[in-house]
Amino acid sequence: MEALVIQSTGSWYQLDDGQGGRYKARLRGKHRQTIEGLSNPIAVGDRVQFDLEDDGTAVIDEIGERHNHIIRRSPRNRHKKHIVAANLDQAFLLVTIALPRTSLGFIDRFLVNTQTYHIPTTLVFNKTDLLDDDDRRRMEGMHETYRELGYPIHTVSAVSGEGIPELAAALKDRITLLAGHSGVGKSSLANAVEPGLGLKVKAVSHVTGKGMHTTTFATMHPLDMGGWIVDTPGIREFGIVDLEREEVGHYFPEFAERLEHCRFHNCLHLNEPGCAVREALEAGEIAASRYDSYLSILDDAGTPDWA
Ligand SMILES: Nc1nc2c(ncn2[C@@H]2O[C@H](COP(=O)(O)OP(=O)(O)OP(=O)(O)O)[C@@H](O)[C@H]2O)c(=O)[nH]1
Ligand SMILES: [Mg+2]
Ligand SMILES: [Zn+2]
Repeated sequence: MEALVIQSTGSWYQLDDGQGGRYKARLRGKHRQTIEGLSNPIAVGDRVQFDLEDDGTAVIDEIGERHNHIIRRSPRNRHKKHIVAANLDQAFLLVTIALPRTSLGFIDRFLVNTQTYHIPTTLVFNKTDLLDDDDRRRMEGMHETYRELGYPIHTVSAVSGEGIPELAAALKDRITLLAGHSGVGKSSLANAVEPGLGLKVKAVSHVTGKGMHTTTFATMHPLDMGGWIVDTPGIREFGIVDLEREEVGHYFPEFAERLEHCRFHNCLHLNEPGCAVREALEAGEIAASRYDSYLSILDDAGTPDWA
């Protein structure tokens, strides 16, 4: 039988067979070691084949081919990779200006990651009800940077309801990953779009300004209007894997379009003469924050696991 993995805890899985059947499943032993370097062989969004045992438990036999996935460095072991979700139509990165604050570096790392699998990504600025004039100016500056790069932007508030109908329209009939730091309001926005979900939410700490890691497992939820949202646990950092230094620039669209004008085809846009990216940076055509993010990712990329 075939099913969709709608929750993964690492040791067991929740399956949905598309006809109203839900099964708690485990993975047949042979698969546990087969995938080298992965902390989880199966993720939400995977299509699997399963058998029902005599005692009624489901056992996953085969994992269907993935047409894409979002992968990051395992938070527990930097030598391992963790699949956040598979087979997505799009990703929504939730950004908050405050409580908690989302850094530009974090946004750029996420965008590089989704860009490598051509997963269309939208930036969703949440908690707009909390913004003062300074915050709004900062947010508008960010909008300008990312809109110019072609990323769609939504401005929403799960509390006031601002932008929720537009957000819902963008979710209809698609499989969408909701990602972002803990406390940005991923579960709150899912509830705002689909009130029946009743997902658990928890206030951000007054002491640290950070979220409480309320959602613990990535879970797919069906939407009444059609489509699925994948609510995920908050992530602190987005460690990038499987990227060579020469490749990083390909996933910054404003660098990629200039690369052919660099004197050297393998230009890393550092101190090479005749670098079109540096020229654009100096001319103010590339945002300094994007170049900083590039340098920081370059620092991480291509580092062998034993280093
Ligand atoms: N003022 C305001 N508060 C919000 C908004 N959206 C969410 N919150 C609050 O922010 C806190 C965190 O929301 P959650 O939905 O639990 O955040 P999350 O991103 O799911 O967090 P994790 O599950 O820990 O990753 C809760 O107290 C929410 O009520 C918003 O638009 N405005
Ligand atoms: Mg949550
Ligand atoms: Zn260059």
